[in-house]
Amino acid sequence: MKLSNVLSMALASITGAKSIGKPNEVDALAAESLHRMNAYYSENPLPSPRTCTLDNVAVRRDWSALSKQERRSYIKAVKCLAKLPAKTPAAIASGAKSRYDDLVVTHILQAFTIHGTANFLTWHRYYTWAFEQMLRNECGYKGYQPYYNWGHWADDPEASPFFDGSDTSMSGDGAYVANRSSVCFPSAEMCYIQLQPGSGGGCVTSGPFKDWTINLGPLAAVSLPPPTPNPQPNGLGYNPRCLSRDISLQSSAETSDSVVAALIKDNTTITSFQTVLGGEFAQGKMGPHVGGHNTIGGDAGSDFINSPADPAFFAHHAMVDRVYWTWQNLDLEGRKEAIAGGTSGVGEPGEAGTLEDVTTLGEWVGVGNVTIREAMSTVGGPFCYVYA
Ligand SMILES: [Cu+2]
Repeated sequence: MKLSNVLSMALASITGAKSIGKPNEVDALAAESLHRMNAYYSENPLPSPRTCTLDNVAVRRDWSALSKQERRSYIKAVKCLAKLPAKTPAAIASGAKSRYDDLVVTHILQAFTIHGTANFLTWHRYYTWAFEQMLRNECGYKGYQPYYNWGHWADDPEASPFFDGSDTSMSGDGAYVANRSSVCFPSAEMCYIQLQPGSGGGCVTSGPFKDWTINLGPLAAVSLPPPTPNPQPNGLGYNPRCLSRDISLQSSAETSDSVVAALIKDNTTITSFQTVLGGEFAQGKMGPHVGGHNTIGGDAGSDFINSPADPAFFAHHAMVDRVYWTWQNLDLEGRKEAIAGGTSGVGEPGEAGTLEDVTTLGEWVGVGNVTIREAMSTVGGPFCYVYA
């Protein structure tokens, strides 16, 4: 698709389409960033000019802007991945039962070196892309990865076509479980935020994923009631159970339009941008990334290690990527290869991350390795997409 068409679609989405709700500053920043990207690449070579040009670039769209037919085909492809056999050997993860689980295993195995690290944004960009590739190449999906546009629904996620529980949604809230206390976030030892119970807590009962099975984990769920422990301490054993959710307005408030617009506008270095996006827990701020996870809540949604087990993960992370993409494009010259942070997300930060560091999704997902440098641009390395 020509970039000029992409631009007009993006502009239409912020000025017209009533399915997306009222105009939103984050959408306006995304549209402005696309203008600047277009201007930049009219004067500079694209990173991968032989494979990705502004004429063949894919467009990732807001779930709310998809037709019901497009939503159905995405849902069908996600369910297809959960029916295909796993490639991960049982000796590595006996709980990996499907192709979908191959992705979950990779996230579990790398969890402590991909969060709070220099590679957080690019690793999750690559991971979400790999999922999109699997949908397209293994399950016949013809579209691209949609995103869940946080800010439009921050005061009522269940009003969104993404979480409304209809047969063209990603399923809604879990069944309501009464009499729950708040839980400490991020952990009992570091009780910086009291996370109040949301409006669910139990198994998802409506929509396409009401019979979805989570096979792996839990590992770091901060949800009540507590999920059944995994038979193996590493969380890779077989532990089939329902998809639970606990939609939380306390958490979705951290993804509001004003919070995310301020994140994009007020943070001019990659250090402050990724710190604010990732949350400043000791100051009582979950930040939009974790706020989005805890909006979903439940067994997987609240578990930073096992979170991809909830299929809402990828549209949430596409929004994380869209915000990162927006921030980069607003000043491509200064930000196209901006990197900061360490290589370990626990305790000491470890060595500083570099553009030459290798991003891998392990042996079984089935995509090659890329350097962080290659994953820095959505029109470079293996990628060829923009956001409308
Ligand atoms: Cu993650």
